[in-house]
Amino acid sequence: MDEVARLTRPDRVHWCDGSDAEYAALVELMQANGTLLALNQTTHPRCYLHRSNPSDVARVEHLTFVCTREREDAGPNNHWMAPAEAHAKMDALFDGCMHGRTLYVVPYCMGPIDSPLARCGVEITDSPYVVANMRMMTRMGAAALARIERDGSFVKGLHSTGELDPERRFIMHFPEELTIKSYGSGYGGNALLGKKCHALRIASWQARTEGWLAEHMLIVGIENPQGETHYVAAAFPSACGKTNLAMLIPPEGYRRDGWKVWTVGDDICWMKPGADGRLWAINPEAGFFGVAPGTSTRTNPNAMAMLHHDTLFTNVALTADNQPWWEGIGDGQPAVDWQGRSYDPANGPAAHPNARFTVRINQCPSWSVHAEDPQGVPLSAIMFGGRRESLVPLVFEARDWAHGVLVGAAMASETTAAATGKVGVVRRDPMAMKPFCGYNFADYFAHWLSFDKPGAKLPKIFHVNWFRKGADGKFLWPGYGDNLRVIEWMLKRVAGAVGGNETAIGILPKREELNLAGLDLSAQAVDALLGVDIEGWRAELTAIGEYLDGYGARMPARLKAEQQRVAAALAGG
Ligand code: GTP
Ligand code: SPV
Ligand code: MN
Repeated sequence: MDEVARLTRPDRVHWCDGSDAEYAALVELMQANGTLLALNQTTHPRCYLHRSNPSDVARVEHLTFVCTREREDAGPNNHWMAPAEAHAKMDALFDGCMHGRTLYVVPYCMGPIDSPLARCGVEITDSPYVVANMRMMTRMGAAALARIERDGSFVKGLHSTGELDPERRFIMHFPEELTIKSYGSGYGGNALLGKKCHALRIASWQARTEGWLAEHMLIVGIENPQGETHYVAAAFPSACGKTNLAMLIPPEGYRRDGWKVWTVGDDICWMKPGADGRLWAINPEAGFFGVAPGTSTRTNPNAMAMLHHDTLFTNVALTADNQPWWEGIGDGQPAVDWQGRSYDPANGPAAHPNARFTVRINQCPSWSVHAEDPQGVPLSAIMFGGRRESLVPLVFEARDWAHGVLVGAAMASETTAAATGKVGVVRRDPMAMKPFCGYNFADYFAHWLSFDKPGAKLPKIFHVNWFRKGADGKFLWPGYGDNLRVIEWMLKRVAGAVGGNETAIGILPKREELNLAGLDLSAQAVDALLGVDIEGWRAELTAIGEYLDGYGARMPARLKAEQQRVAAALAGG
């Protein structure tokens, strides 16, 4: 700490205790300096808006580095810089950068304070906005500090918003030193260091050495009419539906029959084999940093219910009476856009496409009390999925764990506004971890394969695609709450209650096994959603083979054999 203060030279140092009074003081300070605006306190008590610098609205993957001693350990999936060079570069940026500012020391715990799966960190930052967000997103303050003193080890994070100059912006990770240095951005994934930097990039590295997994996954409990709850984890790339699936509301008929959905987490999942051989999962976070656009009472009523109080909004638009507004909200009119200008459609969308809300997880009506269980929840199924307008069917099941690892490794998805860069380009995003795996993907896939050992009772693995489009460019599948129909089929497979349809790419539902009652789907749409285009998949398997080969000899032979097995099955079919 003293070393950091000597380097950054803040005017003041504040140790965060995580109290209500501290939070209230931060909010007051930010209102006074104009970085937080009060929303309509009648309709949205204790809700505020933060407008970020227009050049600082998303993760910056091209400026994010994994700095291992050996370049190969970071892998071709990461930008790499030698640790000494990276430290020198960052320390030059940090030199005196907190002059005139307050340095906040933020002790935090990722996961329930008393969980053996939880891990702690300390983020040092000069941004009150970051502190306020960390308080909602993590267990921050005195209890975390006490655990850090007990554990002895913690992840060290140093952050400054700097000048918000994109030319002077870097997010650096030193997994061998359990250290993060982030400069020049105030945006979520770049600045809330407990989230992607710690809980995914550093934690994935730790998890590999300690025998667990740190994943970009939601965790949801599905309670059937018999009152049994099965937990499912799902990896979808950024802005591809995790938050929505984590808190979905069952369709009308399902609700009547007694189906319920319980939210454990919406973005990150840490999981480890238990004594019983099953995978047990915790949500390391304590809040949601969710995508606002597209959220409405139709698509996500649970989210809408929790966003009416004690919420921080970032880069949303405002109505004339100061309520938050975004595209797809389905109600009201924008008066002021996300940059604070009077709304003019000529300037583009009113809310930034990556506008976000920050809110504590227990404000969600579907929040599960088991999210606090120190041992976690046991997983029955894992889903991988992406945005694919063509080829990829609504759902298929991997024949076994190794095939499931291939299905995850082969994931591809259209890019979204969650990261800067072009939107809508299909890219490989293995297990939705392309931007987040803190080490070589070849080693990561080997680590995944290693969980398949005697005594293991691993979850079944599925692949889903809610984003298939018809010739008219519209989504074929209604999505959102109706995704429960697909999960119901998966859980029937887990229970051995349905046989499915064996194909070269995996097991698909027989049409009569999927409950489509009450949906307005043409026979053509169902054919597309549940069909396997053999020609298209042959080309896909060739592309997957080339992708795996890009990792050279480090790629596990087991995974390449699996790719060859599927390719051969397609050639035969
Ligand atoms: P990150 O927080 O970036 O990791 O994203 P996420 O995976 O949690 O994404 P989120 O659930 O916030 O969804 C992002 C966008 O996808 C929103 O605009 C949603 O409205 C849309 N979306 C979510 N689920 C579905 C679905 O089932 N079908 C369709 N068509 N769109 C969906
Ligand atoms: C994502 O981009 O996957 C997010 C938002 O969940 S951020 O925390 O900014 O990474
Ligand atoms: Mn995410």
